[in-house]
Formats: sequence, structure tokens, C-alpha cells
Amino acid sequence: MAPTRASLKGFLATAKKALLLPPTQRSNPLTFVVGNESADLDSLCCTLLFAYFRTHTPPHTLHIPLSNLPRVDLALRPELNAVLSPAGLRPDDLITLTDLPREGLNPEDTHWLLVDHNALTGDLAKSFSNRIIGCIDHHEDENVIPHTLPPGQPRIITKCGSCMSLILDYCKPTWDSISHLPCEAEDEAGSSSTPAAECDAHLARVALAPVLIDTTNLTSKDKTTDCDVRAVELAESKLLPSLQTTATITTPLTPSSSQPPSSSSASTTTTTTRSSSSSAEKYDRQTYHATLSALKEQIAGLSYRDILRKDYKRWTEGPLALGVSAVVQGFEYAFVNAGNKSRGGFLAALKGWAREEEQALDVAAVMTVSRPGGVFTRELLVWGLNEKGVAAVGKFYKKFGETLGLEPWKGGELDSGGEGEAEWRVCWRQKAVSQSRKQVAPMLREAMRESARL
Ligand SMILES: [Mn+2]
Repeated sequence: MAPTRASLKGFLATAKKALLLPPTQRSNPLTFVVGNESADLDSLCCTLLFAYFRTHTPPHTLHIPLSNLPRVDLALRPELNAVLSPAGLRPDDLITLTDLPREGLNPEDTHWLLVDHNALTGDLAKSFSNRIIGCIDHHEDENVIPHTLPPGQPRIITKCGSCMSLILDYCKPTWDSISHLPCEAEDEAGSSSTPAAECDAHLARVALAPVLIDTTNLTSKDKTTDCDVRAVELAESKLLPSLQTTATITTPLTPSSSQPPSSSSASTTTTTTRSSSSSAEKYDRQTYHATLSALKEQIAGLSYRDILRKDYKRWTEGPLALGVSAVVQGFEYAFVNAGNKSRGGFLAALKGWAREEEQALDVAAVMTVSRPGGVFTRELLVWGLNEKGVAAVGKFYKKFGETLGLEPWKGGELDSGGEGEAEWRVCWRQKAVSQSRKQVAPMLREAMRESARL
């Protein structure tokens, strides 16, 4: 039998099966690949492809791609469908936190590779922080990943628009080595084979999505690096063979503008059309990016709570907790188009999200990014919810207000409380638009560390 590889779908089915085996039948340790808890396209796609490529690299250890969110939250990410569908996948195929064995996993029986973050957070951190064997990430290095790792495991933490670009750099040799192989998948209907070009097109779609989104289609000067450009070139080169067979190719033997087409030219024309295939959807970089970002920016109709948890990260600094929600529309838009369409409703939802029984936050923050009238705009709302939280807000503003170009939002319409009071909520327009959550969250955490010492 000719050598083959797994399709993405087949790979996910195999990984899920391995995870769900009774503990006694499992081949331990289980090796997981996991992205950060915001579970954005970058994290979800990196998890999938890194696990796939590592599984196809000697010694061919099965790597389980774990999407770092509960299954129900997949529905909050409509852009994900637009990536999965041309990759021959459905949201159901993904492995989420909900799929982890109910009886729990013995940490000793697991290995973890982190992508798109370099410190585990949430419940996973409690059990598995000292089981990490490798990391590829583009956030600030939190220096918790050991510098000495098992042989052959990466510790790559470096700046780049998208973490996917680092993954592709690292996995290019593997991808190149399997590109000629058709995919084999087995399901209830038996086994089926997919041509090599189509398998690569599926992988390429998953690879391209986060790079295009994170670099605004390679146009963001602040974010795009050479590594991102290389990544898009690599992934598109893998798409090309499938596109050439997807299109109807008409090749006259003697292309010439001087001769009118004759009836005989029909016999020298080859026409290749393809059978139905999900990846046969035409790829155009511009269109793919526009489709994904339009879906990603859809928040109209969502509840405020869903908007706050859709792209959310939580950190603890000593006794204090910080939560930062990223929102892909401005506050004014959210007040008019989402939830119960009111400022009060939004602020109540944020307070509810921050309270003890939900996220138990001392500081809650919301960062918006939008383009009203074509102007790239960032807004930042920070809410200190108790004495230490209020002190942290004060420290943050004093230390970083100027760097971030913080100006009162609509003259301070959303502000309440203040220094020395029980709470302090303050909202700014953030003039330094190059500073995303990647930069602002570490600033807030620094302020919290300092106020925790008070
Ligand atoms: Mn990322």
C-alpha cells in the first residue's frame, strides 16, 4: 500500500478516540497541544496544526489538539466555521475542554505543549503547570517555561504578528515531507482517500486564517513581521496545486494572438474539472481575509455577557485577579446594537461578570478596537472593584497613562468613583493604538503587583 497521511478530520477522530479510551487502555503519557484561553483563531488554529504536524514528525507521537474553551463557546466564534468548512471540518470535530475525561487526568500521565501563550492559566494551570515540555508563542515571555526542556522540544517565544507564523516556520520541514502524500480517512462508511493537493489545501486554509487576521491581511505595520510574510507564502504555495486543478484549465498548445482560434484548437485543449470538494471553494487572499474579519466583528445580537466572554483572558497576581475582555466594536456601537441596547445594561453585565460567583475579579478591563469612519480606534475601560483594585487602577494610570495616550472617553461619561473610594471605573480613548492587550495586560498586571504589596 502506498504511504499516506491522516486527513485533518481523520487525525482529530484518532486523537479523540485516544483521549476517550478507559484509563487502563490508554497509552500514557498523553501529549496535549493547547492554545490560550481566549481561544481566538490564532490559538485554535495553532493548536490544530501544531498537533497535526508534530504527530507526522518522527517519532510520530500522537499529539492531541485541545481547544481551550468549553464546547458551547464554539458558537460564539462564527469566524471559526469559515475556516473549518474549507478545511473539511466541522466544529464538532474539534476537541474541547468539555471532552476531557470526567474522571480527570492524572497529571503524571500527561505532557503539554503550549502554543500562543507561555504560561498555563485557569483550571489547567492548577493541575498541569509542571508537565509542560515545550512552547511556541508570540507573547511577552513570562519566564515560567524552563529553559532546559526534553530533547527535541521547542522553546520559541519571540515577536511575530501571529503565533501561526512561528508554528509554520518550525514545522515547514515536516509539511514539505508529507505534501506529496494523499490522505486516508476512516469512518463508518469505510476508508476513503483524498488527493495530496486537497489535503494540503485543507491545512493551508487553517494556516492562513490567523496570519491574515492578526496582521490585517499583512497590512498592519505594527504587527506584520518577515515571519508572517513567509508564512503566507508557504501556505499559499501549498494551496496552489489544488487551485490549479480546481479551476478549469484551458491550455492551447500554441498560444498565439495572431491566429484566430480554429476548430482544431479544441483537440489540443485539456480541461480539468474537479469533483465536489470543500477546498474547491476559490481562494483569494483578500476575500478570505474580508470574510473572516466580517464574521469576527459580528457582535450585534449577542448578549453583553457573551460579548465580554467571547475573547477573554484572566490572570492572578498574588491575591489579586484581573480579567480583560477584548471587544471588536467600539463602546458606542455595543451600547446601540447589542445586549439590551443600553449603557446601563453593559455596565451591569460587566459588574456581574466580575463578581465573586463568576470571575471573582479585583480589576475588570474591557479593550475595544474599531474603525469609526475608517479611523483605527482603541478604547480602554478599567474598573477597580475594591480597595486594592482601585489602588491598582491609580498606579496603572500614573505609570502608563502617558505611554498609552489615555484621554477621557467622551469627557468621562462612563467614569464613576475614584481614588480612595470603594470602586473606580474609568474609561479612556487610547491614542497609542499599536498597544493591544498583548502590551496593556502586562502593564495592568505590573500595577496590580505593586498595589498588592501596599
Ligand atoms: Mn496569538
